[in-house]
Amino acid sequence: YEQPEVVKATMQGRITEDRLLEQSFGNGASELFDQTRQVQIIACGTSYHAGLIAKYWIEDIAGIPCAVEVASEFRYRKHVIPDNTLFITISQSGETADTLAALRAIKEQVLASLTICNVPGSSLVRESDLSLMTNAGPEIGVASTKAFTTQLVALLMLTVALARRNGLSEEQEANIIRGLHQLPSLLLAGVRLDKDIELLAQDFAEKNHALFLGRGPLYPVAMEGALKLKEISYIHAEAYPAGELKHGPLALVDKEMPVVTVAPNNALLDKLKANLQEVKARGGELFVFAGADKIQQEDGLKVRQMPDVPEFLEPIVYTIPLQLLSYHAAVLKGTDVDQPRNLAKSVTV
Ligand code: F1P
Repeated sequence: YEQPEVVKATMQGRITEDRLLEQSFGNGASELFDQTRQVQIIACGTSYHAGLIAKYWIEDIAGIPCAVEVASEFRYRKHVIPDNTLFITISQSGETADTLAALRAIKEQVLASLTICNVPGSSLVRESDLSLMTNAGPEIGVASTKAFTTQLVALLMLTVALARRNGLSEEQEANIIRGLHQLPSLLLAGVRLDKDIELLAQDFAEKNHALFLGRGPLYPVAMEGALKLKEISYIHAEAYPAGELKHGPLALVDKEMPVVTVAPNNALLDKLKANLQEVKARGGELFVFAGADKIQQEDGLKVRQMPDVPEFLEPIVYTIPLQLLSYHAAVLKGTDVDQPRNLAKSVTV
């Protein structure tokens, strides 16, 4: 619920009305961004999902190749690191052992390291060349929520910095920055769906499984939705790119398998209508978070309309209803939302 406020704190003093202030990333950032030809992102859990979304932005908007990998794999294998690679770690705590080990293993081979982190003075911040603090404030719960959306804001700012060097005009930059200024009110509109989503959650709390679908940068949002549901309600959930449904997971769909889709745009919605028929034919229920008036409610289809959002902000805004869905499912099931069993806030071993 704090997210409209904390994303403001992430942007505070780092953007003007229409420009990014590059010095926010630390001394020497501009020179290092000038030299960057490739980005490698490393993170774990929710922070990894933020990295997957950033890949779409960095490649689409900045036109720079970007690789993303979980730190728990990256740290244990050999790497071919292209010249002039900017190495980015993302972490709420700044103490995640796998992420720290990945940074230490690769530090000498990269142009520079940059961490997007929520805890000032943490190990990742101290050991990285550059940092951008997310300023989300302490998270009470184990499962990252506001850390995730503020990481995305920071990563979008980084995308602007890189894109400036690769053809982003001042007008395009101003457009992105103005969009970021609208973000708190767009997130608030998402939070206002709370009561509505609480009702939807009743259909989830009694199920044992769920599928989440998304396309493009909304696919990692679906992954994050599935992770949140697993973490706090212990309902088994998997995410797939929407187009993959027919390549296997459709076999799982029946009336016991709700399918959640984040589908703000028309291109996906057209495909989705075909998916819907497939899900309906198998007695499954489809839950769709879509843009205003993009798709109508019908039998077997529960639609929740989201505010219209600039495309580059969709992953941030569409995260909110999925977090709320998991939250309410967990409350209905009676699990401990803040302290899920078997999980630690900071995985330091
Ligand atoms: C990574 C992470 C979190 C998750 C849980 C365990 O932490 O996987 O995303 O919610 O707290 O750790 P961090 O590196 O972002 O602190």
